[in-house]
Amino acid sequence: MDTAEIGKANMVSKSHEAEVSWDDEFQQLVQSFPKDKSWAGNNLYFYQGFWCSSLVLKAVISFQKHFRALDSDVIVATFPKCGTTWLKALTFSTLYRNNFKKDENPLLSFGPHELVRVFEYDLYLNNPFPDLENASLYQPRLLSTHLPYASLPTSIKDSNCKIICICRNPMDMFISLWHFTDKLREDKLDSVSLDEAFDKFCNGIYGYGPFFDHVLGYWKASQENPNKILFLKYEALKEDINSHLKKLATFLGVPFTEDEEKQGAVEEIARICSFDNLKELEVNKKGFHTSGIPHTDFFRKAKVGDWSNYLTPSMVERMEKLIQEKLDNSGFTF
Ligand code: PAP
Repeated sequence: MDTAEIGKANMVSKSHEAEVSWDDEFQQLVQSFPKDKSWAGNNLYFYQGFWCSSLVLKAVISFQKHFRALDSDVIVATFPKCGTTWLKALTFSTLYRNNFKKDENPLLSFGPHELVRVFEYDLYLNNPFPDLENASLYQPRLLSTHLPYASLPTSIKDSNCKIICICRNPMDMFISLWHFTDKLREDKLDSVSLDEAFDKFCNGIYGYGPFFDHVLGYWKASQENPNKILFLKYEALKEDINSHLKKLATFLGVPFTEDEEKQGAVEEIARICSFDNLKELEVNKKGFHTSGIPHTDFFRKAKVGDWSNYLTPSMVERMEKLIQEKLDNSGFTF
């Protein structure tokens, strides 16, 4: 097994090890939660209205119990495979742009997931009281989560910290997740067909699902509190990254100055964070995510509409019906 394979195998086996390590009190607590299996093979528990992987369930509860947000915190909150890696790179580069010279952006040496650490998969994974002072390279703290809005720690909702989220067409999101989990599955688990995975997807049974509840939770919160929550769409960023970067900078309280704009600072951030650039960096070709997954697995095609290469007409019809049903009267569209 090479190191990449060991990383993937660890990720899957850790999920099972997590349950074995639970003490009696925690075992007792989770007994009341509905349980299912993700198509990647790990156990999921239905907790507070979403399916939570056994790998992070304990960490999620620690995060909810113990995290105290600061008004200055910035939190990237996403549904998996909706553009987390990109949004982390963009937010990091925009927020901290005065902390380093243009050609010394830490993204050149570290993966976006190393620079913007995730509460439940990383910081709280094995420690209910992680060192949050040093969790971010610069101040203010920039951290991330996949938790739905309703399950965020109260202090995040009650403080003046800022939240940035991104969503993506669910069909592209599903195909992205399918490929991602397919790579994990190769080493350890029985194969699950695209059909079976799609069925689970439509029923909301995968980590952090159901997708629509997650998206609508953040979208509604952003409508109620636009100064606190910035809601972005992957496809819109693809179409016009520069205007979204300006919007992001203004939202973060660090708008681009006229001089910066003249000197091309916006275009430079867009370039450095672009898929083509990040994917080719040595660090992203060789390094590993804290979960043991190779950075390369976070860079696939980055195309809008790639679902059309995989989904059958009947799958598309089912998904379109689901979208209509779930978003009906919400005011939200993809
Ligand atoms: P995560 O939530 O597990 O961290 P996330 O970054 O949201 O994953 O999803 C990866 C997707 O974003 C991949 O999409 P694809 O499977 O359709 O190709 C990946 O290619 C895409 N992606 C990664 N980096 C970028 C980027 N810089 N710009 C645009 N898309 C990107």
